[in-house]
Amino acid sequence: MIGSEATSEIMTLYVRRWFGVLLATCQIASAAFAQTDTEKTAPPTGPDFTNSIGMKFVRIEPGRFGMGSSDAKLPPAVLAPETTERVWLRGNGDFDERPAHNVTISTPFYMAVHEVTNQQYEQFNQLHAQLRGKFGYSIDGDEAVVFVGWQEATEFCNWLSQRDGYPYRLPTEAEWEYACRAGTTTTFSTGETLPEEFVKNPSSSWYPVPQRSRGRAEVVPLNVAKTTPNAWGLYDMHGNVEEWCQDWYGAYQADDQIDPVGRSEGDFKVTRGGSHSTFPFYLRSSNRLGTLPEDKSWYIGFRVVLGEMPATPTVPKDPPAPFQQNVRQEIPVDVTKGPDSGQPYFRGPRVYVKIPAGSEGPLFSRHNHDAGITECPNGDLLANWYTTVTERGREIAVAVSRLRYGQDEWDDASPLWDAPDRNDHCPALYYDGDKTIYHVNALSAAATWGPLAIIMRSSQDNGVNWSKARIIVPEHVGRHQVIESIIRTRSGAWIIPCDAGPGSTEGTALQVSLDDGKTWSDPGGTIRGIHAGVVELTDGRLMAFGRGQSIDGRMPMSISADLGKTWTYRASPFPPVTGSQRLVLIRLKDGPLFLAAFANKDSGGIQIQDDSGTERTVYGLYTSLSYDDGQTWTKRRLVYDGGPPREFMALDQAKFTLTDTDAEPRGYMACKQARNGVVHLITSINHYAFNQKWLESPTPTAK
Ligand SMILES: [Ca+2]
Ligand SMILES: [Ca+2]
Ligand SMILES: [Ca+2]
Repeated sequence: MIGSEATSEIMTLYVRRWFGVLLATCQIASAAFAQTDTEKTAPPTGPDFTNSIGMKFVRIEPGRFGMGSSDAKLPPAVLAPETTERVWLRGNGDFDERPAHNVTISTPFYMAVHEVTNQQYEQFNQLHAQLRGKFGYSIDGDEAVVFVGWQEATEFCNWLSQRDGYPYRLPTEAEWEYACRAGTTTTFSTGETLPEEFVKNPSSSWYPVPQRSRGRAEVVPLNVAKTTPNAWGLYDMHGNVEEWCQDWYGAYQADDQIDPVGRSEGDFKVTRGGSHSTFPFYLRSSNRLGTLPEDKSWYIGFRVVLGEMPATPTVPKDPPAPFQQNVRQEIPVDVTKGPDSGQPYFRGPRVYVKIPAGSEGPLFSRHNHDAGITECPNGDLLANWYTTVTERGREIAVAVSRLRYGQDEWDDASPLWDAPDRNDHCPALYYDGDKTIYHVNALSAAATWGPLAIIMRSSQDNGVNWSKARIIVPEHVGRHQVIESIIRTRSGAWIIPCDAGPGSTEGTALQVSLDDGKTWSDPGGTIRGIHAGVVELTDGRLMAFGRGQSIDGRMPMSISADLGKTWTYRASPFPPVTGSQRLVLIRLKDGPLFLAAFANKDSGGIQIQDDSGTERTVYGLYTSLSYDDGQTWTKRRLVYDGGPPREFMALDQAKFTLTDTDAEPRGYMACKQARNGVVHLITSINHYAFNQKWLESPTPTAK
């Protein structure tokens, strides 16, 4: 595998170099052409013009318009998918379209009437023709070009500028919305509803996961100008493909603005207009979308404008969120000193997901799930998770909360990361034990957790500032659904376990980096069960436990001696976990392996021996230790503190009663052991902290 990958890397390098030479040659040739050409060609001044590669432009006159959306309720037709497609659409548009504000476009510019087509783009980059038809999309010359990143779109504009001697570029977000509205103030430039001709495959598309697409015609033609142009002569401003804009994405400001150009920096470049394979809600004139500039998919193309870039200064990046404020940077002297390791220590459950009821963006109170947790260098804990209304929706975002060192309660939740109108599934956190914490996340092409790429970013100041997100695994396909159980082996390999498919029976894949996170690859093998926890055994083999794909009615155990290339499977001694449950498996600092999972009533619970020596059956969240690398598991106990029966919340505000027989019944768990020995285990809402001595102590006797 390593060998064939090295070969493919060399091939890629070769193609890149060859392409670089080709590009340089083209640029020299076109620069020479442009020099002679500019002398002859005056800039256009008329109402329209056609450029040297046949792109048609119309002149957009200066004017003033209302940018963003008001608080008015959207028309029922736009919200109809809520009932027919079981999605959630905010009744008055997304939170980031407010405050609506007045914008003046002070200078005329020209805008291409069509999205850039394959035929046009390939005059700049012939090699892009190889991507025609990728996943079935965009085959014809007059279909919108897709699989282009922001940088490539910008380079196309620069190439065209050199060639023609005019200032071509991407539109600013304000120019785009102004041109889309074309003088209208309605939801669409066509009025309050969007005619059928603009809407292709309105769904929460799972493509390229055809088995989840339920027979829909997912691949649609992307030929430009098949719909009616708006009042200013622009085609496909609603739908077909999303269009890259110049701006870094950020929150709107309320004041009147002239020629705004967005934020000074960010992770996400704005895209506009929505696309095929989504709902008309996302095609509204005021709707904002965006993604990482290097992200490429079958949803995103671009459109060119001609005009000098406005000289307006950018707006500084958004101010720090609460979790970034007042963070102590010095490392506490006692950060490695925990509770007495000879005495059992337990604290919990305490709630770490604190979002006000009724929140509908950027944090959502409805569904908070799928957490990661880490200790920071300063001893704080950070937990992140996705916050949403529906799991498949485009509204999904990543939230974070902080438990400050020495404090007893978690801070209220803050927004952490949110690619606008993309499903940011599967957040995870990892601490290298020294100075750096990492945030790893999946990034959907649009809705659903089917087509996922993987991003990574890092912080060296306890989560206050973060590096720009980098796409480490770029293709939006399966086997990329990140699980929080990231490990680093003793030989330095990074391992990110990832669900192998969007369902419950595809198992768990790995992404492995052998070069300190620079490059990643899938060794090809599959762990039995999804949402797997993975540990390295003393002899260097990997061991994993997963959910589903039970063996003899027990939770499956997988072993790999070749870093995930192949796995062998056998039954574990534990009952299977099921829906709304994720187990955790880690190695504790003092050596034993630690498992936490759920014992369900329908699988008969699990046997423990309580402190009176009685064997009895318990249910819900339990723990177990292995001192022989997973050969045998002992010290099994219920995650229960010995107190009287009390009511707590579990996933999505479902109540449960904690007793000497029943612990928390479900949740997606994440777990890390801090430098002071305390193990921090979180479910979908609660945080439990305990030491190894507590894990080795029996469950209190039933009363
Ligand atoms: Ca479009
Ligand atoms: Ca939006
Ligand atoms: Ca998002």
